[in-house]
Amino acid sequence: MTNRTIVVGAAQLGPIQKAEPRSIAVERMVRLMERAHQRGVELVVFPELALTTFFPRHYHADIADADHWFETAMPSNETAPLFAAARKFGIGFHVGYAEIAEEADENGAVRRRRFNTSILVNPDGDIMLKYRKVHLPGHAEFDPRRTVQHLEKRYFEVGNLGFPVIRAPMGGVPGINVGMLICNDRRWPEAWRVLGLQSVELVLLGYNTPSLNMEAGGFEAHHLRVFHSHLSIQAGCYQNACFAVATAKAGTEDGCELFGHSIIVNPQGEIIAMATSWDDELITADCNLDMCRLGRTTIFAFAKHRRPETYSRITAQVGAIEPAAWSKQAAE
Ligand code: CDT
Repeated sequence: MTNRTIVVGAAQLGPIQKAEPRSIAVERMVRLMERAHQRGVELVVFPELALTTFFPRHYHADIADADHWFETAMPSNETAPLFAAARKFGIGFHVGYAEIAEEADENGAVRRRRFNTSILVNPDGDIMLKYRKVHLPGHAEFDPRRTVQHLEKRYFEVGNLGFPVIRAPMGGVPGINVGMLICNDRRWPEAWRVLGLQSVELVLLGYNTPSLNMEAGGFEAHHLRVFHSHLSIQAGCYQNACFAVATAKAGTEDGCELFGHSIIVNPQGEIIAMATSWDDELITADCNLDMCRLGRTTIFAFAKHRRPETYSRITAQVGAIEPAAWSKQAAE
């Protein structure tokens, strides 16, 4: 192990049912932190929206009726045991949760705002980094064609913190460039590249991904759902020369399946640990951060090889447009 090696853990959670209080989830998480500590883990990564069932599948006509799924403070009485466990076991953690913030909007008006958020906490219990999910999948209104709703666009605003990266002391390593994504963000190469452009070395991300594609009329084989998740994370790591810890909330919640298959990936894009259950499960890996150097000094040496002057479409345009049709006359 070099002095730039950190032992990380993906603490996958099994299902949390609609009626289950946060205290049950937190107890399970503390048990996983204890196991992580016993296995020498220095940073443990919990899933997206880890404290409750994946509530965006439940429709509330009045959004305020969904407020009980959100945290107004972090830590709170209910989440304090996580911070206490971090201190007791000398372990950092990452957790995703639904956040309510009383915050000024773009017009300067202070109002109640809702975000799908994750934080990085050090073993002293300090919140070192906060991220709010940018790519919100699903829909904002009840969709009668769907058997299961996915109402992230109803309950959350688009994150307003960008894609921050911080150089954080963690474990025995004095400074690791850490960034975060949340679930659907992992499918967007733009998000990974914004992290890569800040020399990210370790990306932490949690997810809740239905094992069935619920879009009306769509069919996608189960194994492809997992393949696309892994493909996105492995490509993100390879193309940005970083590690990632990607942790699922898995299993059957209120009759709806979420797949597991949590993974830890190295800068070559290789899976170096993978969960095999759809339940509470800890997987761990030694991450030698010096492995990030090869990619970023050779094929992905951004300063040498990127051509941003040709990428303006990436930020100027949202949806795809059709190209001009080829014609013999125009080609001549
Ligand atoms: N939580 C989350 O972002 N899940 C999405 C499912 C998309 S299906 C509407 C994902 O990309 O995994």
